[in-house]
Amino acid sequence: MTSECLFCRIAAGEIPAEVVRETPTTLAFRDIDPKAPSHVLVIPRTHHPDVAALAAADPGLAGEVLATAAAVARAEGLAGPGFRLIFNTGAHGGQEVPHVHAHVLGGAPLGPMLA
Ligand code: IU
Repeated sequence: MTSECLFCRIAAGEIPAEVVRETPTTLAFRDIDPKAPSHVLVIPRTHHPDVAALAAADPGLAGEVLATAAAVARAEGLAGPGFRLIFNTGAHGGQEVPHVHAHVLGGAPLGPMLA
């Protein structure tokens, strides 16, 4: 937990969020500015700056983030039609919040990502 980290503060319950799934090690909540009909962020409760740092420090926890993302997709009804899972990483990756988070996006055809 770092007191300046927005997502650490959400994980600690200090800042409200619309939580859709919780596990002992992960938290899933709706993105405040959704980019698709269903847009959920999945974070580990502990602070890791990005997915590369998380995978290096704790690959088991990285797997738990993926498992929670898959469970969210099922619960949101996205597993059948499909969904997009994104980890923006670092400045060139467009990452704005430096606490690793998976974006689960779906609910409509999203089109080719790199068109
Ligand atoms: P990014 O991958 O770091 O660019 O994504 C950050 C996301 O966090 C972005 O989609 C924001 O809309 C979202 N977000 C949020 O859900 N709640 C907040 O208080 C803030 C950002 I600041």
